[in-house]
Amino acid sequence: MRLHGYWRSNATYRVRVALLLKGIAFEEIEYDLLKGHQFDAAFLALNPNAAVPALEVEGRVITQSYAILDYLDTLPGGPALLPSDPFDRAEAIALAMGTIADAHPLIVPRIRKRLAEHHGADEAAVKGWARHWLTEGAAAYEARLSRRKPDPYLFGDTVGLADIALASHVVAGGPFDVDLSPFPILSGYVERLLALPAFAEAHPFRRKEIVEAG
Ligand SMILES: N[C@@H](CCC(=O)N[C@@H](CS)C(=O)NCC(=O)O)C(=O)O
Repeated sequence: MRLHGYWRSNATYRVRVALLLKGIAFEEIEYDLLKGHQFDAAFLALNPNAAVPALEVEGRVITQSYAILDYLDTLPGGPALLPSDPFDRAEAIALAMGTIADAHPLIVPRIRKRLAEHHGADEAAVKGWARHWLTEGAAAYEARLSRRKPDPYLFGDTVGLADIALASHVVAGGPFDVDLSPFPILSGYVERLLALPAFAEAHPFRRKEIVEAG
């Protein structure tokens, strides 16, 4: 499989974790989103939405991190990313959407660029905007986690979509100086997740090291 992504990309991080958890071999192709490489004709042929990740599998292309994880979950091997119980499954998807559908879309490069170029936001204002939405999302996760205590993970003995999404939410907050001290359950849990091999190996900083090493 070929993962078209960007080392900093939060949505690509989610897919990288899932591929590693599932033990699937993949190569990764980098697009510098801050330089506009998502608008290159060759990439638009893969994803007309001009966003990473895009996963190429046997000549076909899947976009959207949630759709990609859903696809990967149909393949044999590795832990199930979604619980089998219908209510748990719905809850896991809802938890994941807190970041995938709600918070993360508000802070992606195209939004930050639009704020800066068309709404007079300077660098501090753009950073504050991203910090605001990620903090709101973190507060909601803290409340949800106080009701559903990970044992040892959110939906049982193995990590899955909800854990990946939570970790990606916290990782996204790094560059925007999100203060996690009001959210001890979330930060403690994600610290534990980030120490797991797939999460650590997929981490944007680790990916950056690999890209820079060539
Ligand atoms: N909902 C999509 C998000 C895709 C997305 O917006 N990706 C960002 C990087 S994390 C991107 O490529 N942005 C390009 C841009 O904003 O110009 C997913 O979960 O895959």
